[in-house]
Amino acid sequence: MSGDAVSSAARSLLDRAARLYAHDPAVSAQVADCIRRLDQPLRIAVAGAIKAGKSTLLNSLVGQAVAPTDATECTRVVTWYRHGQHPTVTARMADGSAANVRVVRVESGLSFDVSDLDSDRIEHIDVEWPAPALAATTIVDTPGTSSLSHDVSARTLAMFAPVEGTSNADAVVYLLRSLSEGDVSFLKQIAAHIASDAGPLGVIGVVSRADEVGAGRIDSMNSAHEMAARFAGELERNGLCQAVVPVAGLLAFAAKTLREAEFSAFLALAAVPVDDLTLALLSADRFGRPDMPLPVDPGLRAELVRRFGLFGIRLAVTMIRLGVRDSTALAAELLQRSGIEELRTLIDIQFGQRAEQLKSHSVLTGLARVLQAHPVGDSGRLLVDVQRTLADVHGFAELRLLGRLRTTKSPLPEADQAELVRLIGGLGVHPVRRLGLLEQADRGTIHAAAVAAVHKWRQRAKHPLLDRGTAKACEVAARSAEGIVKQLAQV
Ligand SMILES: Nc1nc2c(ncn2[C@@H]2O[C@H](COP(=O)(O)OP(=O)(O)OP(=O)(O)O)[C@@H](O)[C@H]2O)c(=O)[nH]1
Ligand SMILES: [Mg+2]
Repeated sequence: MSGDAVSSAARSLLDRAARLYAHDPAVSAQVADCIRRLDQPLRIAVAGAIKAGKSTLLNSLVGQAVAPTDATECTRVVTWYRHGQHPTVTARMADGSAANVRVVRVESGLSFDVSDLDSDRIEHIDVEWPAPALAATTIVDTPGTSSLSHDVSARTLAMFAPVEGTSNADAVVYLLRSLSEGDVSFLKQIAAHIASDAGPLGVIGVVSRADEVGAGRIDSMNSAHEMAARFAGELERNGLCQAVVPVAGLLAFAAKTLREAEFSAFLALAAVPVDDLTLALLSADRFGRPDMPLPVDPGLRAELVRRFGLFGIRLAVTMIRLGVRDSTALAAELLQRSGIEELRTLIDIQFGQRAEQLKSHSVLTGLARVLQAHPVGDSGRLLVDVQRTLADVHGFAELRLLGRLRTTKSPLPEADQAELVRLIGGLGVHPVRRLGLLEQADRGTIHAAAVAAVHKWRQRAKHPLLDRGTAKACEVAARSAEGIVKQLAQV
């Protein structure tokens, strides 16, 4: 079933539920919530330890400084960023009331003034902003998972793993600066909720503030790539993340909003003798000192450090020395090297291409819970139909299996396990991704590989020594390969 067919099946089940509970305002409201969620953009949460660079990364994904950032603990309340015609910020209080929040402009962008509200009573903050990037995806900023205050990090966990109902997020981007025990334990808690059908269905890891990994040296991003590969090895093997990439969020944001005055400053710096500039860039303090003989005034130098970091400045100057001649080209080079484009592609492959299925799965599991909690007249029959849809849609079976593979150890050899994850769409749903072929593979090659995969996984599924769960997993993989064969026959 295609994504569209799945959401229309979900919609008709929800309509039946709406009719069934028309007499009960409280349950009707829950059903209406599910229906709305189907029409809303996919929800992606940004999570990680405090000061991992979450809000900065969110801003670079949105392309505007909407989320407040700071060098001290900053995000203390879960904050939703949705698309809206006019900027509005609302605090949703624990008692169900709402209050308008004043937006104030600060040096680093925006800040929300909640000083006249009791911040402990704020359940979450809703930001509506006219940013095009938010039209397809709602992004949720969360307090650090190892916040200095236990209550604050508990808010993040409650958001992913509510005591009742389904997770508020469909997918997670998890930021790591090192692979700490705290990170692993938080990722395990998310995985446990995925396995019980109540958690977000996808997790991408990001080695954040990647420019700092190699102490801001020009090869920092290479070091960050190596680090990401090491983390990926551990986290993907344990199934805790689907992929791990390095991103320098600060640089990505500055590149996206590069100003002409900054470009001129980089041009001027590129004309300074290499050794002199290298010395001046030894530290941020040194670079900003008024007595440094540099052709850029100290105020602008300090601004360059704040927006680009030392690594960003070194990189920009190097690119100009290598021949980049205008600000548009420089912005593109910096963006590409920041890693943000790679993350964006990954988000699209992992989450965007499955958005309808991810959302339908979230709302149908939610609806099943409502029906179980409130039995009336025909609700038993509807529950059977909801459960049948959840069981029959192959895309759901794939998603559940991906979740399960993240938490249980499989008896399959490692190479087979990796192939299975790929085949069921763990690295993207396009046939070439599923079959591990080159992007430009022709139809014949795809067909032959898909047919071979059907045979291989059917055989595996029949192996007499396999436990039931693994045999089922092999069958799901065979059906995924069959799906590709069918898809090829249709076009
Ligand atoms: N060099 C560098 N600094 C960064 C990067 N991302 C964020 N920072 C800096 O790190 C500090 C924290 O950034 P935030 O985006 O507020 O981090 P956060 O994870 O949202 O922090 P909390 O909400 O307080 O947990 C700020 O001073 C940022 O300027 C990056 O990619 N590179
Ligand atoms: Mg933050």
